[in-house]
Amino acid sequence: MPNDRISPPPGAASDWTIPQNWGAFTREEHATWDTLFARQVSMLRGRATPEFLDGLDRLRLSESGIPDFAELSERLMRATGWQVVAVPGLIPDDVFFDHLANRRFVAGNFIRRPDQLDYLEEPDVFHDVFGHVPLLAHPTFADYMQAYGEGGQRALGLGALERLSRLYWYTVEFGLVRGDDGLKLYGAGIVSSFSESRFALDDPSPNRIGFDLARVMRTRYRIDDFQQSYFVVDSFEALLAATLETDFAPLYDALREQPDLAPDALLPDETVFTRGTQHYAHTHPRP
Ligand code: HBI
Ligand code: FE
Repeated sequence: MPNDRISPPPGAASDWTIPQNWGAFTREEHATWDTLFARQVSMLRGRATPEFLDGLDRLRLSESGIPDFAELSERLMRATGWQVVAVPGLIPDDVFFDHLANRRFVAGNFIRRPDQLDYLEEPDVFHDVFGHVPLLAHPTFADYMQAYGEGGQRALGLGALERLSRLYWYTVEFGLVRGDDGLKLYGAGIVSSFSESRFALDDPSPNRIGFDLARVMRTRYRIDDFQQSYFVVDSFEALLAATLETDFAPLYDALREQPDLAPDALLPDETVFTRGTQHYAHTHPRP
């Protein structure tokens, strides 16, 4: 994360927000949103958790073009008291956590180029809004995100940012949830990705493991390719309860005594939904 940049760029406020300047998006940029949206929605029916698909409908994200954050925030505010604010790109961790703790979700103010539909270096408006915002209309998930922001602020003070980042990674970005008829997707990094929304659910390569808070916080992750393990929560209620009932400071201390786990590790006594072949990782080694 860009901790070396301590002050916001020119034109940004002290909390790193910028005007969305919705009127400045070109027709081509709106068309890119529509292309990405159509491709994901048809992929996600039956794959994403119903709460995610409900959020898309309730927030009317299927309307054509890049959403206007003012209108989107109005609908989201009525649902759960959250807002969406624009930022130029990645922002410092402490600023990011402060926004979440105050129920403001930060979203990139740019969209990927038409020749880069599957390529992302920094989160753009499609990842941030399509991927993250639908579940913010769900009261329990909305509370989880606020709790995460508050936990992030405390983790910074305890020198435990990396541990907490793993929780975010394996839930908010790449989480799976048990549905009535099998596993479902909810992580924003999965549901906003055409290829990973198939891979995470259908491919025999990755492990799919029952969520355990301490276990997840010991597990390293890959930022450059599909995950080697996905963690499955029973429900958003169980996920929120696990974070609210855990006293993180002593847990961070206890975890310092234990070795980190590789992204493909499996432990003897954990719930394993799918033991992955890891064929994908083995044929796509790290650069
Ligand atoms: N900035 N824009 C943006 N989006 C993020 O998801 C983000 C960030 N800055 C820091 C950050 N995430 C991390 O602190 C978390 O992913 C842990
Ligand atoms: Fe994200």
